[in-house]
Amino acid sequence: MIKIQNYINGQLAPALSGGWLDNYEPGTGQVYSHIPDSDASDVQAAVDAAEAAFPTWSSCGVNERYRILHRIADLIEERLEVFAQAESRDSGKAITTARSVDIPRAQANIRFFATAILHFGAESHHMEGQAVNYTLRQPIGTVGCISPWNLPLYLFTWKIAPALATGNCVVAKPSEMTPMTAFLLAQTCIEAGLPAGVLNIVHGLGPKAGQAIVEHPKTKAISFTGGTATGRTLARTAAPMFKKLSLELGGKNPNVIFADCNFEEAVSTTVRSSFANNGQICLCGSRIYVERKIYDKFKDELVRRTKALKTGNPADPENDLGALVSEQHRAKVMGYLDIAKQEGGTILCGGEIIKPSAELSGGYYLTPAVIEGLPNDCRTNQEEIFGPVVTIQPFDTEEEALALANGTQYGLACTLWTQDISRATRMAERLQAGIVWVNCWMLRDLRTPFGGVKNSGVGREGGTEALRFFTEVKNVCVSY
Ligand code: TXE
Repeated sequence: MIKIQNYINGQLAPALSGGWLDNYEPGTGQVYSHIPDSDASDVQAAVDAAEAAFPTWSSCGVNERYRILHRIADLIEERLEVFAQAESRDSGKAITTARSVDIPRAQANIRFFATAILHFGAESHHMEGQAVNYTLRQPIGTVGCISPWNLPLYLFTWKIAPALATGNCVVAKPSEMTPMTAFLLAQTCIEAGLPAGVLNIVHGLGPKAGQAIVEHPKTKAISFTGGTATGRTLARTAAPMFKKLSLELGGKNPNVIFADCNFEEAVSTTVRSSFANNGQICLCGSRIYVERKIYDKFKDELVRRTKALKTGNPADPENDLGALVSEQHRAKVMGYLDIAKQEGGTILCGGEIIKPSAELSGGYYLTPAVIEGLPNDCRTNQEEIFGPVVTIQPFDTEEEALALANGTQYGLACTLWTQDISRATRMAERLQAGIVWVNCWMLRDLRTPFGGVKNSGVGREGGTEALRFFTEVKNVCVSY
């Protein structure tokens, strides 16, 4: 039984309390490892280590940080298969997804910010004949990074990389549901020669270890990705302490498909944006709106291709989809299928529990579902399900499509399918979302701002947005 360790002050160690939590393998439903049941005392040790490491790390210069971060990325790249196997086993996601999405993007995150820091400049403002102002963007100190279970290493490094690149020291907590690749990252950081205390990884429960990170007086900024409800809890703790907060929360993203779309591209990409990672990506499009002229044709083709998706053993590269992350999460998703039926929806396909084989009979498998016949203001269309479940409905006008798309409390991403550039530009301007994709989905340039509006969060990650989040700004005015 693998015993995952915390990574504090450059050392791997169990929780100080000696407590352990079970870690389940979603593909089999069995406990396959244990994680430290860390608490405030482990977080205190991590903060102490970060505070001690900060003076040297923050002043070692961008070239040294560039070198070490690239070394870490090199080691991840060399061990891509090890990381991918671990990610797939730990989260239940298909190995093909872990190999092609999660791990390559995790090392790309590190490389991107290792390089971006070399070009991170600041402004100056000249008061002719009087003074010159220059802006300093300095590291904050010890920062907290808390990440979720859906894209474990991908989102963990998305926060840690800019925090480290800008010279901060980090106390990070991955989700207790998917701790394995963070443990591999810790080992990789030790081998890469990351100085002790620069990165500290504390495993454990959100309300216990996570809460301790957020409420610690020395963590001056918190970068969080997770549920909207948890985001509220964090904000309640951090706001009175005047901490910088980056909250990447839930989504209920619309796909708006006009009759003039490239039909093949729209339908094939919509299958992907609906069910990639079993719909467990905050950017997945879970509400599909199709112009009436092509509604039946699009619906039939979407259902046909959804039925053709193969759900099963995450380790089998023939499968498109693996298991959902936990028994509880599958029950939550299935609960929404019942709600959809109660609300008058028709399940056109999927939504069935399957048992791929005897040894996988305990796994959390659920076939992908398409539902039609629901009003926009029902729970199924308003609440984040975060599983392999989408709804589909027709619309007639651009105005109606806009109202439907904007008609929830979320505002993370929207995907538009039309060849009419004026319409795309017009709608993009009025969509309540932080990200609008036109004739594509999940096409990511790491320089772009990433995040949402309304209940999808506060602040932006990515590019200079992340570098600015993890630095404090100071204006120096020199008179002459
Ligand atoms: O998120 P949580 P979960 C949505 C999705 C999902 C729901 C809950 O709808 O069903 O959120 O998922 C830590 N103080 N998204 O359970 O609970 C927790 O340990 C400090 C969307 O993963 O928010 C974990 O490390 N930390 C999202 C992290 O917060 C706390 C992706 C996320 O856990 C804490 C994932 C506390 N009080 C889920 N409570 C997206 N936007 O991508 C929990 N945590």
